[in-house]
Amino acid sequence: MNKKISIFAFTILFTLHASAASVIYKYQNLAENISHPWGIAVIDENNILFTELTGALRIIEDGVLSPEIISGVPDVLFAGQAGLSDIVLDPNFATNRRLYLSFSSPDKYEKTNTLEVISAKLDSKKLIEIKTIFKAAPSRDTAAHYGARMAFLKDGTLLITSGDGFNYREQAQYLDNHFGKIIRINTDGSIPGDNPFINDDDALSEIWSYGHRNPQGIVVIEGVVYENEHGPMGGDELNIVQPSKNYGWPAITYGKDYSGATISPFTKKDGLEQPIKYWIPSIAPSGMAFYNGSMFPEWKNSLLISALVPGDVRRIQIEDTLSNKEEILFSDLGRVRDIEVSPDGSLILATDGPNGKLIRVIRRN
Ligand SMILES: [Ca+2]
Repeated sequence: MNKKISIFAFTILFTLHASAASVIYKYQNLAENISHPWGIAVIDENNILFTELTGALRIIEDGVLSPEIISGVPDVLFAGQAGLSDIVLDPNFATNRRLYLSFSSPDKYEKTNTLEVISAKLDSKKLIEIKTIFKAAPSRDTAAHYGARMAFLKDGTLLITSGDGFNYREQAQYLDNHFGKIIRINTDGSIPGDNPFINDDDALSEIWSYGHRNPQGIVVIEGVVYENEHGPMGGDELNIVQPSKNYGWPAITYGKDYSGATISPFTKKDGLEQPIKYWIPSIAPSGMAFYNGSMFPEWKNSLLISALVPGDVRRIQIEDTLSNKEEILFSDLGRVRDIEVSPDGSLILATDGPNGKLIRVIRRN
């Protein structure tokens, strides 16, 4: 028995020693005391735009946080999970300076709100030529489950994740509304002629896929769309999303309701897509990036999923997405709200909350 204990102790010591020696990264704070950072867009190594859920669009300029807030952002509802959400740059941002913002938009004179996306041009420290290009319908009276992440397909069309609004989960299975959908539009707000439901009179033409809950990570890798979404209690998912397909919520789920009640007795059903991976207990996946940079060759060809509970980043090699293999990184930072990759191969992380940080992860040596 003593021998067993000493072998056990040796194993722990060896493991700790090995992991300390093998840490290949270190952190640099880019910004501190920022208010609920939510979405990050990297212009280049030293210039980074980010949103604060409270409503501000801010910029790190030449590596330093500008005290000046970028003007022109529309009024947003800041409540619960509502606020100024994601930001993505136009694929031709270097020449046209256009960007896209998603946010929770309050309805005038009503107690309702909805997910809205605008296009705008960044002119020094202000947004100009602002145009609404998507507004989810119908509105909601909750301040939860917006989705609100965006990514570009190769053809220049924009994917927008739209959450189930928490109280409207059954609507995710119906095509006459935008709850629990992934949306595909052109950047001028028009609808691509090859959208899957464009000839279906009973479906909204912006819909690209459905049966989602609260999708908050989306990334396109060589034409393949990876999406992660919050499950209820357990059952967070990683999906490969294809047009017209139904991802099952709430007809099938690996999670339970927060009360412990059963949402659906089914985890699988014919005609409904399975996640390629799911998490029990939940990790609350918040953002996702694809890593193929040169700074960390050992992480090449990986999905990096930021997570809120308990708070870390899950690295999943693309070839391991169908297995349970994942590496847990940065678990000393608390809730991680978003992740992006810089052109130099460093990572940019946003930590969640009223005293959030923007952190750059670089190689240690
Ligand atoms: Ca699902």
